[in-house]
Amino acid sequence: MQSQSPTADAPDFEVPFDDPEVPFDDCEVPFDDPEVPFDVIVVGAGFAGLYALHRLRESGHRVRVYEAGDSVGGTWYWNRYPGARCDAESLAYSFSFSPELEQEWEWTERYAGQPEILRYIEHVTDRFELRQHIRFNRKVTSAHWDEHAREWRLTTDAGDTARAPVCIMATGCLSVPKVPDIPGIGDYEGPKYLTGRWPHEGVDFSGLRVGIVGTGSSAIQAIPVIAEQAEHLTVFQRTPNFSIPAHNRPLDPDFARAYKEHYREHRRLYQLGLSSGFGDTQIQPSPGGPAAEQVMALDDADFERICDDYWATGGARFTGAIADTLINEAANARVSAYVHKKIRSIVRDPKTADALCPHSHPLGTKRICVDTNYFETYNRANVSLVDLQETPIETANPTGLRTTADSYAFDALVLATGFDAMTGALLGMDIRGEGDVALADAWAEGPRAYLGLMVSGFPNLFTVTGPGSPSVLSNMLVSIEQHIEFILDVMAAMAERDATQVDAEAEAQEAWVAHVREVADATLMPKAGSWYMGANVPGKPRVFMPYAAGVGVYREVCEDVAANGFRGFRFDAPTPAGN
Ligand code: NA7
Repeated sequence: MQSQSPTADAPDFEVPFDDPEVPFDDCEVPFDDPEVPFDVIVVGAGFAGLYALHRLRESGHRVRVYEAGDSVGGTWYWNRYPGARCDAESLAYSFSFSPELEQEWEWTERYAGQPEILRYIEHVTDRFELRQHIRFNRKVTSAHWDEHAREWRLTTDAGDTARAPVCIMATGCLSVPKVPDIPGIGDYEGPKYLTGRWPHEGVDFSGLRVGIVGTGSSAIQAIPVIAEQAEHLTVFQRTPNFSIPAHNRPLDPDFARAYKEHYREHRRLYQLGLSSGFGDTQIQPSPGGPAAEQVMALDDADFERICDDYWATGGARFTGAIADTLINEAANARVSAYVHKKIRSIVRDPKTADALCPHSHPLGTKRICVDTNYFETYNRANVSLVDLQETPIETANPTGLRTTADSYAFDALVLATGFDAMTGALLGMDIRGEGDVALADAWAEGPRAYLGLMVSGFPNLFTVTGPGSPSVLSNMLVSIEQHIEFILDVMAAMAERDATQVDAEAEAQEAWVAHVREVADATLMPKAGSWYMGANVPGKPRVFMPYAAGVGVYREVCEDVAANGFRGFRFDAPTPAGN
């Protein structure tokens, strides 16, 4: 077991780290010596931070990773709530950089659960010997750009300081859980569990009266599992969500073997955006034909047949069943009505079924949920739904929650109330760029970044899957790999140019921000009060954050930028002495 003490694995002797006779791995730098810079500091040891670390080490960089948790995994480390599962298929939601890794790892289910994904991440960490470069239990509190030294200086809540010319923020898009602003929530005296910070030892709800607030993805996964244990489960729903059955099942070993024989082709299709990154592993060819059809071209029978095929296949790809679902209100209304019909066919109590049908946003404009027995769970005698649109929560109290209509007492309360998405982790640190400008000020009107990768005025600071990149609209693994590889290319371009500084040009950034907005505005996406828009956090600027044109288009843009001398990036040579 790796020690987490800041000094326990410091070497007994120091090796000059540019001694060509000494293999790189032996060149341990005393990591708590603020006088010794790293080449790169990476913040976060989830999928993004680990891949950055692996690639940077491969290319000979000295890297330090800081991680707030006591092990690797990021989102999959924290989100251990019952039923936590990825909504992209396991064969698609995994690294593609190592053919050996992808061949040797055996996924057991169509959609992997959190424990299996975490085992995979731990395996990758050990297989590629990444752990010794990570300092755990360290939350980065500040990152300041030193203009004269041209390096980032970071501090952690454990008192570490470190510096490096380059800093990569691999801090995740859904890593800052949101405690709901329910009056009196602190007065509740029973145990309270936040889905995004679930206890490692698990929670036994057997025989308990449980309340759960929220009906987003996390709740939709947790509710059926908690309902099986609890004496009674009361669900407090403010906004119903669209959810599609996962039809999760054990992965057929023969199918997995056949799929793995063509792994490279499958990966390439995801990267080019030619097949859904959420996984089309179970369907060849896709239902409805390779190119989905526009809704108005379909008569009722064809429309039903296509939707039935996608519903029976399951998963987030349902949004793509009809080509214009996300751009045409009439198409969306027709697909939404299909889902409403499905909900009503599953949920026996008509009033509950009505309350579960989403009407306040077009389908797909909030993250579509993928479930196992979610709607079926409301047929259980021990589950009840409180529709907060009819009877809002007034207050929490020592025993539970009080709505405008009733009081509810619980033995345990689960808060599945979401995240300060995409910008929360970045703005949670005191990040200061050129002229000591705070990122919080630069983003006061909403996030602005070039390609979702760099923020003008914050040289040598990279964000992974940041605002303005496909990010949460894509399979994160596909986007993470592309981003890290692009960042390495930018760093290689710096080296070629003898530059010590790279920054996004302000004009290029503004043009990209405008383009991201234009693409979003051509869809129905901004019509929902979603966390994509920052709408779930009071006071957060309403800006549609991810890039909605898809990973294929985005990759082409990045390749074109690189082919044109990294258009939009400004490389600076060292300032002459005395300046
Ligand atoms: P989400 O999707 O943001 O869901 C949060 C839920 O909590 C949602 O139903 C909210 O209702 C509800 N909520 C939040 N605050 C309150 C208060 N104060 N009162 C009542 N209900 C509240 O987060 P998840 O963790 O489920 O999923 C996030 C992503 O993780 C998911 O999309 C996947 O990508 C993985 P609202 O809709 O705001 O009315």
